[in-house]
Amino acid sequence: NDPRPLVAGNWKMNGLRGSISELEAIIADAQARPWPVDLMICPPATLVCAFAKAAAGAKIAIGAQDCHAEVSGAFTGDISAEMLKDAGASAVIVGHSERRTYHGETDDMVKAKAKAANRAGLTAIVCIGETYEEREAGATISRIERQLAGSLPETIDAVKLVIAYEPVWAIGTGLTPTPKDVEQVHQTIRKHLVSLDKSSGPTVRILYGGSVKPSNAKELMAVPNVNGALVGGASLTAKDFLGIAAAY
Ligand code: G2H
Repeated sequence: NDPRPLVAGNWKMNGLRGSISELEAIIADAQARPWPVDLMICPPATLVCAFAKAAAGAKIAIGAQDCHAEVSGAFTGDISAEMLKDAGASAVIVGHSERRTYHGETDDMVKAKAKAANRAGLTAIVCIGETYEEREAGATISRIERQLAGSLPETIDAVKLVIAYEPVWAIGTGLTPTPKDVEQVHQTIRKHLVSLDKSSGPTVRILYGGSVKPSNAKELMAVPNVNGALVGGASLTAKDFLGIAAAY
C-alpha cells in the first residue's frame, strides 16, 4: 500500500514568462497518457499565477518554493501561504537547504512555515538533509531525527504533508548517496512519521532530492520508502522532468 508517487520540480531562481512553454510541454504529455505518478512544478513566485492558470484542469499541480509564517503584515518582500494559495498554488516547499543556508532558517522557522502552509490549505513539502561533514562524522541519522522533531507540524496528514530528503552535499553537485544510504534515511523518516501518527504516517510521501536525473531516477525511485523525487536542475526542461517521471 505504497502512497502514489510524486515527482515535483523545484525551479529555484530560474524561469521567465517565456518558460511557460516547458510547462505546456509537460501538460501536453500529462494529458496524453495516464501517468502512475502525481506531477508538480514549483516555479519562482513571479510565475505561480500564470502557471496555475495554464495548468488549470490539467493533471499537474503548481507549488511555490517558500512562504512567510504570518498571514499578512509589514514584512517587505515576503509572501504568505495565503497569497500563494490565492495565486493558484496547492503546495509550497519549506526548509529547503538553500533557505536554511542563505537565509538562516532554523527548524523552528521551518515548522512555523509548514504550519502556515497547512493553515492556508497548502501541502507543505518539508525539506531535511545532512551536510557532508555530518555524514562523514556518522551523524546523518541523528541530524535527520533532530530536523524531523523540530520542523514538522504537531499534527500530520498525508494530504497536507510531504517530506523531501535532500542530502545537502548531493544538491546540484551531481553526487548522489547509494541506494542503501537513501533506504536507511527514508526508513528513519518513515518510522518517525508512524510514531507521530499511526494512520497517516505510513502514507505521507517521502521524496528523495539531490541531483536526480533521468539516468539515475529508476535506481533511486526503486528504493523502499522513496515515494517520488524533488528535482532541481533536471526539472527545467520538460524532456528531463518527464524522463524522471518515466522511472515509474
Ligand atoms: C535539490 C534539488 C531540488 P538538484 O535542491 O530541490 O536540486 O536536483 O539540482 O540537486
